[in-house]
Amino acid sequence: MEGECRRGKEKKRRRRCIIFCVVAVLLVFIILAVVLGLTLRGKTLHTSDTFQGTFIARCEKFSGYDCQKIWGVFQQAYVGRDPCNVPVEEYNPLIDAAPFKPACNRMMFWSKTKDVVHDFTEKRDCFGTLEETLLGSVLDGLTWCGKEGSSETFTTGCPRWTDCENNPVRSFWNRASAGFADAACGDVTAMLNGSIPTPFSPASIFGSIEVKRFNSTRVKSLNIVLVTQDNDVTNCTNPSLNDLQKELDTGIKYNCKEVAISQIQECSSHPEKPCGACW
Ligand code: DVN
Repeated sequence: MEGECRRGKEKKRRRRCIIFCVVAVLLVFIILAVVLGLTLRGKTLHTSDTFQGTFIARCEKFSGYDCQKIWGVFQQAYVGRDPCNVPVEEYNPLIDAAPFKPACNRMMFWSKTKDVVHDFTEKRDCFGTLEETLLGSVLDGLTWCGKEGSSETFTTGCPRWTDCENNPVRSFWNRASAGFADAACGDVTAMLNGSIPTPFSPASIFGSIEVKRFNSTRVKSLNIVLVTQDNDVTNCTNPSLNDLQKELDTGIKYNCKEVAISQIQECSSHPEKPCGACW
């Protein structure tokens, strides 16, 4: 009798233990599933909104702007459109929403010198490029496009720069460059590449859009900084620079100076040096 009773108790204890283990394992699975779900949801949300998140985060670095409004105006330029049919004019409302502020004597243009220019303007407060303005900075280095019949912003599968003229990215930079050049005033600076046969190309954005919009009622001079490296191929007598001078509005004074890239980099790494000592 006693033995049966003990066996009965043993069975009950074992059953209780099995039930407890099953419940414990289920609980662990439920907790894991919840944590995983929250993490993935966060990631999925973040991934699909990375572009907008980047745009807004960069915009919010500039005080006094309604970044959500600017985002909305930006999207209207390309969303729902054939990505090869986004003319520059589609971005007019965006330029109006965040107009370029003239920074007389401090505006830097460039062509085929993106890295050295931005290394300099990021480390020194002497000049500002388009990419340091609100509109230039929110989209610098990004790719985007829309599609007919869709309200989405795509960041992959978009036309490349040369695939078609009126793609969303190229039209933006063309329109923004025009707006930035329209705001140019005082002594304007441009960094060109002395390591290529034609530092000034009429087909570049600088040549085809910006130089043409420098207005002598606002721009006093254009100072070319020809960035050179050892035994370089060109200097300030390069014929393409004569073409540049011909493009300039009458009345704008032209200067050109060859400056070694090492000197610019030296200046970039010594913010205590006065701006004027850089070249
Ligand atoms: O003054 C600057 C600045 O204000 C800018 O808005 O326009 C001027 C620079 O444009 P640019 O004169 O045409 O000079 P680049 O160096 O030939 O081209 C500038 C940028 O346009 C390139 O750096 C490319 O951008 P990315 O990819 O480096 O972010 C882009 N670009 C130009 N031609 C391109 C191209 N990207 C791809 N394929 C091409 N053929």
